[in-house]
Amino acid sequence: MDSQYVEKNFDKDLRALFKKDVRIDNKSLHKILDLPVLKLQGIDAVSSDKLGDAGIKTIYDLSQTIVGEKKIAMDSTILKKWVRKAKIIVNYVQNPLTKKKLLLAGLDFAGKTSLLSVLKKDYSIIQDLMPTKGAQRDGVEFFGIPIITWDLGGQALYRNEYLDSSKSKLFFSDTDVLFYVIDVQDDKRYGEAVDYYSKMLAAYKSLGEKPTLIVLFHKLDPVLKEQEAVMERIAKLQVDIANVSTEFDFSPIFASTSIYEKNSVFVAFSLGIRNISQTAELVASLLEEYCVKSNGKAAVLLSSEGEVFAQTGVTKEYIELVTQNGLLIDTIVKFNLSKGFVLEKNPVVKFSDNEMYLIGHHITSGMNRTVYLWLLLQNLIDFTSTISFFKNEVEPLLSLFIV
Ligand SMILES: Nc1nc2c(ncn2[C@@H]2O[C@H](COP(=O)(O)OP(=O)(O)OP(=O)(O)O)[C@@H](O)[C@H]2O)c(=O)[nH]1
Ligand SMILES: [Mg+2]
Repeated sequence: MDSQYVEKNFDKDLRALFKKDVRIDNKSLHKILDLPVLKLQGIDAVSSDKLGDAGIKTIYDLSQTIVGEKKIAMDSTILKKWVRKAKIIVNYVQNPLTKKKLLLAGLDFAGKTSLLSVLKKDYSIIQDLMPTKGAQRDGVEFFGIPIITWDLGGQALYRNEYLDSSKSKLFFSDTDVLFYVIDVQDDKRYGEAVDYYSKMLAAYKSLGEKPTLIVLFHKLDPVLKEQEAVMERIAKLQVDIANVSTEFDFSPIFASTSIYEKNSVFVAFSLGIRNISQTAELVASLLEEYCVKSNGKAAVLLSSEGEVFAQTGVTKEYIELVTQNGLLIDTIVKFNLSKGFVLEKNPVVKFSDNEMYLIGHHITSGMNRTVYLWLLLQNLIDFTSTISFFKNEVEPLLSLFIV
């Protein structure tokens, strides 16, 4: 694809992970992989010698280390932490930050352009949207990742064009993430929607491509969620979609959205972007480690832009609770911004009924947007005792992820 490389910057992105005396020219960023481990923040001479004895001399060596494989006279938790940092650095240096291609497809009137407008916060235009003519490309930034969105107008005329075997490459090749949008309110067209879906998967298969696939049950407006008949219909539709997917060797992620519930749109897009982001998995594993350490029920990392960087928790319900409330609090704050209200650094909400707290933590390091960690837990003391782990281990890595 016409991917443009985005410039990387050592001082902005990696600074926090290294000792102060390390100076790196952005053009020779790859050289940091050959730096001795001693240059990494937190590694002292004694530890560096111990690592050296085991043949681990450079940052790159460290990134390749499998903890427990070699005998190293060192606490394995600490070693794991360093290996993880080295891995993130290597990942960052070796993988070019390219623009990602996000494709939105589905029948006409499914709501694709409306979804994009929510994502771009162009609420004013939603009311007067016209059917999209052909493929409309646009740029958007999400998770600090530059993204080119391809909004494929869904009228039959255009669908036939995309699916035409001589042209499909033009539209579908190099897709990083595909959102297939289905209007759940229009059950008369479910069959047609499944048919187009299967033709698209066939086209991808013949191109030898396998993008991350998210199927959106869209226009599931809040009132509809309470209607059993509707939910049953959607469940059946999901089975049909799953069957077609298996046939073509795809395993989609399902999500439901409504433009009347903006957060559902952000949660769904975050799901897709997390799947194509190289460091997302590492951030998720860190958040999980932190949540377990704090005896948390669930934890989430949210930005004021509505991005859901990572979620973890003991049950799906707790994860939803922490995510929805975090996003809601953010909405309340935005609503009151003009009156001079700002959110404090560690806001706390107490749920008296089940003796739980929702506590936020404002993350500052090197990011150009406000990011909060939200943690749901029973004892606030657990938050206090683990926050330094979060500040030292998680925050510096986050600034790599959220450019
Ligand atoms: N009730 C409801 N209506 C929606 C929702 N999202 C979009 N719509 C409406 O659905 C209609 C079609 O939306 P579009 O975004 O233009 O649909 P599209 O998929 O881009 O259509 P094409 O460009 O023709 O492919 C508009 O009238 C929207 O207001 C939703 O979540 N709930
Ligand atoms: Mg459209």
